[in-house]
Amino acid sequence: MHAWPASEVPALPGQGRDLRIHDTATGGPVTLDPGPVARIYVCGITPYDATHMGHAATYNAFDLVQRVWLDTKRQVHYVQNVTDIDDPLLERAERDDVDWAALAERETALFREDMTALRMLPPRHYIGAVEAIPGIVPLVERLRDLGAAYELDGDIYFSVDSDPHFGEVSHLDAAAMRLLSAERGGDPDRPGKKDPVDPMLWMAAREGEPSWDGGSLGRGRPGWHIECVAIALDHLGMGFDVQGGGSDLVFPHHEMGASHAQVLTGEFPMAKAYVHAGMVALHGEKMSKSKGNLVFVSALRREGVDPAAIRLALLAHHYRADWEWTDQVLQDARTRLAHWRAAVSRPDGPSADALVEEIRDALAEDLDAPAALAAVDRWVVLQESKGGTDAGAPGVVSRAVDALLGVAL
Ligand code: 5CA
Ligand code: ZN
Repeated sequence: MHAWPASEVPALPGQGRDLRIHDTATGGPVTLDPGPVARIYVCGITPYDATHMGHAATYNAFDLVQRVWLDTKRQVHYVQNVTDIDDPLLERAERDDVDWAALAERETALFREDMTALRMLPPRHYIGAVEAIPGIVPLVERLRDLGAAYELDGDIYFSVDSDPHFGEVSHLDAAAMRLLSAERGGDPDRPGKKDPVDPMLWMAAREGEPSWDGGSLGRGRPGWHIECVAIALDHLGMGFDVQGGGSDLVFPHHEMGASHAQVLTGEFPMAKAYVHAGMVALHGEKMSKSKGNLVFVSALRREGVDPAAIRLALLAHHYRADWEWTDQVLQDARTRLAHWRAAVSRPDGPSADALVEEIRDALAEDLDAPAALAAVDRWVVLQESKGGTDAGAPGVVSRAVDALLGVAL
């Protein structure tokens, strides 16, 4: 699948810091030390509806990870998937009486436009579940050959007991796992499973549903977790730097994915850091396609809202916080954007050298975007109140805000 065009990332004087980031698996900060090419996998959308502010906030967090790495003069190998076949997509297509593939294509196209408008850096590999099927089938076959998978009425399940490290991403107890499994696409109550939370690797073809050739598995379609594992292993290999997504993916998705990969390769762990963004709510509840309490990026753009203001609204919240989208959040971001734009269009100002370092420090310390915004605010206020004589400073600020925060002033 093609991704979306990259906006330019201006080079800044000096050098950025190594990223210290909160790792869900260890429960604490880790300082990542990627090689010359940092490797990151971020879970992509299930394209049955438009990009909402929750999605945008999560992709914003991982865009910052990339920008910090680029500022350390590393290259970034970024991979993202599109879950373009799964139950929610088929359910929505049926509800709206549209073709599931056309729905997926339309919403993926809109996602690309939203990501472009928000200046999110594109993945190097943007891979759909459907196009990944030829790579998924041999992995499921291998898990079966290893004794880590079993069949139930034609469907193939992964046995969580086969991974000695199972549970080391989420650290949840069995009851919590069972509850979340039921909420998030699992089937803990299906009779005949070895463990209630065992996830499906391959679903045998169902009447009236799309299916693909699965070799010795028979016709069917892939499970959700093995999809991301196949794509990550194919394009990044084991031991990549960051596995990312929203906190609703900690369990079962990232726990199961880690287990699949560890059993398949005999290596541990799949990712050096499991990084999770907080949930964005609307009217007190997590914004979600299934609940329908959504603010869409594309709807705001249609209303004429500047994407730079949307991005500043996201950046005003720490990526790990759960927060609420309100009109005021957007209004504050628009006000801030107007101040910043006015400031960088003035012919001079106070020196911005220290500001660049402050933004770098803030982001390197667990992506503290609100602290970075506060540092820019201070420079703007100083310029407004006292002026300055450094003719290069407004340009430095503009380039730093673009390169490190993805906001074009
Ligand atoms: N296709 C799978 C991942 S492989 C999936 O979860 N798709 S999704 O469309 O439901 O979500 C895409 C990304 O947005 C995921 O990382 C998810 O954790 C994140 N996300 C979904 N809702 C919210 C929300 N309300 N706030 C923050 N992030 C969210
Ligand atoms: Zn995923």
